[in-house]
Parts: sequence; structure tokens; C-alpha cells
Amino acid sequence: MGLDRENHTDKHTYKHIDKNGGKPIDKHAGATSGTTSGTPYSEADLRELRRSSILHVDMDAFFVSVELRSRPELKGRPVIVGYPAERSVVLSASYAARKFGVKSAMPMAVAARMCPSAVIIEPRHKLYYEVSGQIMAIFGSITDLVEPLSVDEAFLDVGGAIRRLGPPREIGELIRRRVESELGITASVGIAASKFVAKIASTRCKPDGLLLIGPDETVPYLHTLPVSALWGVGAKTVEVLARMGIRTVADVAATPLPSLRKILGATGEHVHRLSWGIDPRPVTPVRLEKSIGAEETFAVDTADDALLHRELLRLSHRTAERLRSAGMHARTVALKLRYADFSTITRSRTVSTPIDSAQLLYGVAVQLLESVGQRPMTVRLVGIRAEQLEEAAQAPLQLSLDRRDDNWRAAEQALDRVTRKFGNKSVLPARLLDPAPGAD
Ligand code: TTP
Ligand code: MG
Ligand code: MG
Repeated sequence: MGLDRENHTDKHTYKHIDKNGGKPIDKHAGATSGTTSGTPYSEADLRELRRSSILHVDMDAFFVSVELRSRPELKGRPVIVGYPAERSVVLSASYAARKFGVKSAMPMAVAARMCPSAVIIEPRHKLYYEVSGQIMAIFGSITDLVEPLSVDEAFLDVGGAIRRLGPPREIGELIRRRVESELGITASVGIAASKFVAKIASTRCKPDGLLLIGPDETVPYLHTLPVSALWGVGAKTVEVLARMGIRTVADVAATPLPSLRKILGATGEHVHRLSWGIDPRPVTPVRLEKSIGAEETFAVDTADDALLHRELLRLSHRTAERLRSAGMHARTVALKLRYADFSTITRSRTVSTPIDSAQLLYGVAVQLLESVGQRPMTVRLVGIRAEQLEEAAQAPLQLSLDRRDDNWRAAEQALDRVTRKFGNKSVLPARLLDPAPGAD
């Protein structure tokens, strides 16, 4: 297999951003850590700013906005993205079309009747997903705490980015500027102390707006809204509550909890809490893994090459299995060694054909270990990491020069199936089975 690039990195702690092409090796050493520039805030300032640190960012008329990039002459005009077929629905409507009453999920036929002048554009989903990835990449450069909700929106908790980037409001404006200048579409940002209120805020300031609802304004603001603004309150619940004379969030807040429980069952409690602005759910990142790896600390520090090789083979299998179950291929393989004094080095190599087989991972790992040369002391920990991941479907076909590679891959896939079925220890290459007493 060809080697395109080789990186050598020596450092003392693995947690810091290394010089591996400027990329963090450890996933915790992402965009939010490591930088010390920015405005110095007192602890009290930070505490205050962090009270409203949840952003909900949503693109304005997303599918339409992406289409308008290549048809700028349609800006400001009624535009609908949807299939013009009889039974299709509106996927996205420009704000000009909304003035005529056009909404998403409305049958196209109805929309066309309401707004005969609307320009109808057929959706190009692949393009929207591409732009969606770029949007999420911008979010990811702000903080690791990104929880995507759909193609065009996410929650971000920017509490940890304030020192580096400024108060949440400035971060919201930064995101809006970047989305507009880099992607050519507009976004709206809601900021609050909770996900629920942040989402309400972004909806209220659309299009092309930003709204921060501070902690002290939250309850008074919520109490001006209709009950339908509460999460979990759909048309049916609205009806049930209306029958009891409960129409606004303020009405819900004023209703004793036992009565709400009687009317709504378990939802009663949830709705009551929301009516007082209580929503403790944290922003929960679902991250696309940037790398997959495995590492092991030896029970006793070792200088033994055979033992290191054996461990690398085991870690290669673990990593490859995880790569395959994630449907990913790796372009770069990194080896990590931690010495007895805890100093840590990494070596990485980028391969010409993305790989997901343990044998190929192992092959590179052994070369990397050899490239370290004479080791200054015993090894405490060894690790393998597959980086620069790409989806298997997108990776070029694994056309290896050596047919054996393909056979290995097929064999390992079969191994995955058996492992899934019978648990982890049932099938392993002979070299990895526990050595007979006296062996090794
Ligand atoms: P939304 O963010 O709900 O809508 P939007 O971006 O078009 O408009 P807004 O300014 O109100 O946010 O949805 C994002 C995209 O998801 C939307 O452009 C098209 C797609 N979508 C569907 O395909 N089907 C649907 O029912 C909805 C609601 C959206
Ligand atoms: Mg949107
Ligand atoms: Mg949306």
C-alpha cells in the first residue's frame, strides 16, 4: 500500500493539540480547549454570562435559501421547494410565499392555489445534506457541545466558549455572520438558559434574527404565550386544556399541579415545569466520530517487542471492528506510546487507500512502531487510532494490490458477524488466543 504522508509527533501529554497537521488527536482537545486568548472575564462575569448559554440555531427557509444561491433573481419573491406532483407537500416556503398563507407540509396543490405566482423548485436533497454538513461544521468549530435536531438546526451550549469568543450574544452573531458569508444563507439564533426557551426564541425572531431571552425575562415572557408553545402540547392537548379554561402558559402556571396531573396524566408535570421555564435537559452532543481507536495499559511496563506486537494486533482488531460497524474507513493510522515516565509520543501515517481491516491497520501500526526506533525506556501504554474517517460508501473501492487484503477483509467481516452473535471472546485469530502456559 502506498504511503502519501508521514507525521512524527513527540509530546509529553496526549491531551493537548499536537502538531499532527494541526489536528487534535484526542477528541477532547477540540475547538473549545487549549486557547487562552480572548477577553479576560472575572469569575462573576462568567457565571452571569453562562446563565444564558444555550443557543438554538435554525436556517431560514432552508431548502429555498440554498436554491436561491444559484438563482439570486428570485430573492424576495414567493418560492416553494417541493415536487410539483399531485400528492406532494410543500417542503420549504420563502417568507414572501408565507405572506400568502403557504406553509411547509401543506399540499402543493393548495399552496399553488393560494399563491399562483410562486416559483416552484424541485428539491435537491443531496445538495441540502451537503450544506447541512457545512452548517454543522461551523457549529462544531464553536463548541463540541452541539446537538443537531434536524438538517438545518442544532442546539449549542456555548458556556465553555465565552472566554475564547465572547458573550453568547456575540457568539450568536458570529455564527450568523459566518453562515451568511461562508454558505450564502441566513440563520436565526435564539439564546436562553434552556433548550426549550432557546427554541422558542429562535422561532420568534425569524427570519434573519437573533433573540436572547435572559433568565429574569424568561417566566414573564413565557406567560404571554399560548399553551401550544409548550413542548409536548399538541392540538389535542390544547383542546383538552381549553375545555378547562386553560389557554395560555400563564394559565398553566397558575393551575395547581394535582389538577394538571388529573387533566393530562404524566404530561401534566412536564407541562407545569415548562410553564415556569424549568427545562434541565442538557445539550447532548451526538458527535460524528472524528476518529476511532483503542488503547491498553500494560499490567507491568514492558520493553518486549513480541508483547507490543501482540497487543497491537488485538487493538487493530478492536479498532477495525468498530470502524466496520460504524461503516467507516480510515485514511490515517496513528500509533500512541506512553513510556514509563508518562511521556507520550504519537506516530501517524496516511495511506493512499482508506482501510477498515485489522490486518492493514496492524501492518501500518507495526511500521510506525519500527519508525520509533530505539525506545528510551519501557512502555506503559500502547494505542491505535484510525483517523481521517470517511464513510465506507464514499471511499474509493478498496482495490488493493495484494488480493490477500480483500480476503482478510472478508474474513474479518465474517468474524464480526460471529462476534456479534456469540460475544467477544468466541472467535479470535490463533495468535490472539491466550498463550499456552510457558509460551510467550
Ligand atoms: P424548518 O427549519 O422547519 O423550515 P425552514 O428552514 O424551511 O423554514 P424556517 O425559516 O421556518 O426555519 O425545516 C428545515 C428544512 O427541512 C426545510 O427547508 C425543508 C425540510 N422540511 C421537510 O422536508 N419537510 C417538512 O415537513 C419540514 C417542516 C421541513
Ligand atoms: Mg429552518
Ligand atoms: Mg429547522
